[in-house]
Amino acid sequence: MLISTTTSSEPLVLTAGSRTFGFDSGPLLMGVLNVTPDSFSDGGAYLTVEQALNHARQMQAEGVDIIDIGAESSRPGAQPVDETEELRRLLPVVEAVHGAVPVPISVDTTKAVVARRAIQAGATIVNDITALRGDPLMASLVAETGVAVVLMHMQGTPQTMQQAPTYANVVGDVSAFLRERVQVAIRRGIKRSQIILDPGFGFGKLQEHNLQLLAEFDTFTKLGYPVLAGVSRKQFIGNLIQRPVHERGYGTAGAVAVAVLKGAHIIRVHDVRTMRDTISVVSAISRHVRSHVRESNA
Ligand code: HH2
Repeated sequence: MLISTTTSSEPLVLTAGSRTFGFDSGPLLMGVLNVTPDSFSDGGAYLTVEQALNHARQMQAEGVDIIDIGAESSRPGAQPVDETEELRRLLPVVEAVHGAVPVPISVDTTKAVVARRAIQAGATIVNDITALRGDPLMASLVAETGVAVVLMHMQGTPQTMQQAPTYANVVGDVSAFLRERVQVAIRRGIKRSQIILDPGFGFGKLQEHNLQLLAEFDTFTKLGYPVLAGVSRKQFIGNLIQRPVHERGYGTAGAVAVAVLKGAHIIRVHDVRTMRDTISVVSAISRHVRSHVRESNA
């Protein structure tokens, strides 16, 4: 069945610093703001604070729920950025966005020092693509500050991940990894309500792996934590439609629709306006189906 009809008794709640998010009225929309010269999709577009701030304002006007700011590309083969350079790119933008745009900020970083400075500047979510494996100080930072954390699956590192990704069973393997990372996070003092999971589309995944993860996305949404889907403009969508990065909007909408039907809680995208509409329509249909199922089971 395409539409996930699982109904958990307790509605999911996410805590991020002093903020609490619920998902009753549909998934949250996370807009991407990369202040990098080399991101695969928006690299070089928002290099000045003014450009970045204008884009954040535009996303706010288009209905974004969270702005995810990143200063180090994680595209396949990307070169790592040192802490000084990452902070130089990131901090003025986090400060400016926090001061001018009343939307929660997520920081896409693997370094605890960078995350700490971003939290001091107003970020309330740490999007750690290493799922707390990259920096030994990240878990304690998240526990101590109470911010939310994204635990994402990645096989290998951005430099190596697309060389020969292999899985016994991609959905089972990713699911086992995420459950293990949740246990680590909890042992390190992070509360369940702070955790977001992410199967990591494109991070050490072949075409068939990405399609399988999306087809069985409800496996992840049944784990009991909010789940993020980051499919926006990615190569696996480009492969299906033979289009370059900036012409993958409709293709992305197709993948986003499936993720929403399968119960995704946070959708990470570059095109906020189009995806807001996509999510509104699909999540209204999904909620309608769920309430119909509940009525007929009553
Ligand atoms: N994808 C990218 C970056 N960060 N974080 C999470 N949690 N999930 C994702 O799927 C994800 C992510 C890659 O997209 P983008 O930020 O546009 O590109 P780049 O890494 O080249 O900056």
